[in-house]
Amino acid sequence: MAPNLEFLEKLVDQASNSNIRAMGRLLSILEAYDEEAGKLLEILAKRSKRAHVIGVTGIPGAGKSTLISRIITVFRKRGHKVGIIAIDPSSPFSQGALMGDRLRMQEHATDPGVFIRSLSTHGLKGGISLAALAIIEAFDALGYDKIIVETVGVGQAEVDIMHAAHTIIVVTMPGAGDDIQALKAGVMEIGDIYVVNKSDIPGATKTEEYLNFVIESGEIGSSMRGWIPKVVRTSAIMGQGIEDLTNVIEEHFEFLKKTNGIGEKITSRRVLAIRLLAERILRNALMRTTEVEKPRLEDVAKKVSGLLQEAERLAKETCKDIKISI
Ligand SMILES: Nc1nc2c(ncn2[C@@H]2O[C@H](COP(=O)(O)OP(=O)(O)OP(=O)(O)O)[C@@H](O)[C@H]2O)c(=O)[nH]1
Ligand SMILES: [Mg+2]
Repeated sequence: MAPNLEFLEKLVDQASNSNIRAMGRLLSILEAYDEEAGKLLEILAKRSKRAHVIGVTGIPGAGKSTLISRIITVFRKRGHKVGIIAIDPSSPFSQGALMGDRLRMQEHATDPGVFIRSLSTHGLKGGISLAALAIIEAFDALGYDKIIVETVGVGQAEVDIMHAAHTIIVVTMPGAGDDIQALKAGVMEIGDIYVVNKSDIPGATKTEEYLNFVIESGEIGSSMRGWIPKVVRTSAIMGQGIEDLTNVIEEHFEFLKKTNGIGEKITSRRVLAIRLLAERILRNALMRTTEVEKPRLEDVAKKVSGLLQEAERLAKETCKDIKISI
């Protein structure tokens, strides 16, 4: 059945007016990832307001969710609308962790200026990265000007999602030396801001010094456009260092604005969405086909994949803001 455009436009209008049910419906359509979702994404991309996307990742249990809850409070005081996406790795125990994330952000549950969406690979028809990118697009279009994405720092999907963020925060804690080493090859490398949370327990100075050392020696940290990665100490539980951290987040956003980094990130996140979407469509087509047709289709798939890479290259070169379309 062809998507009902009028219905979708109306749904977006309702969700824009903070209608929670419309918002929930809209996000469910996106996660189903069919033709209707593609159209909805196109409508949303056209309404983009260039929101600030902040990725929060790092060591499991370092206090990411608690910290995010504190950051939300500061953003709300400063007049922002905040959308949160909490992503869980594909572990069978995921529901528990997601409940934990929600619990830590519970104080914001009744605030109409805050919307929290948890995502688990469990039960998601599309890939987790695709769903996350789609929801970022939705929050952006609906006027959430600060969008925070929480992931655990392992796995390719998590790294993909982090690349869609303007500002990447890597959260560590005292005594996490080995964990930091383990993360070095992944998200640890791409941080704009490093946080030593739980600084109320001993060892924070040592961790801070270590982080500064590996940043200075160029082992970790994003230096895109000349940004010097910053280390901030916090205690999410005591509410310490939160204003400082939020100020550094804003400083990085201002830096990106000055250096033309906002549009570029939006472009790359949409290029990624197009690639993931195309891969998914191909995979579905392959699954539906008969054994006899398969080799021929696989050949087509390879060609399409080559073309997609070329399209990505061209998009990056020529477009500031490309539109998503199936
Ligand atoms: N001492 C201390 N404990 C903290 C601090 N921040 C969070 N915690 C505690 O650390 C535990 C984990 O906190 P979360 O916020 O769930 O950490 P997380 O990084 O989101 O955890 P996952 O999402 O499971 O990886 C909880 O028991 C928190 O109360 C802090 O600043 N100091
Ligand atoms: Mg968490």
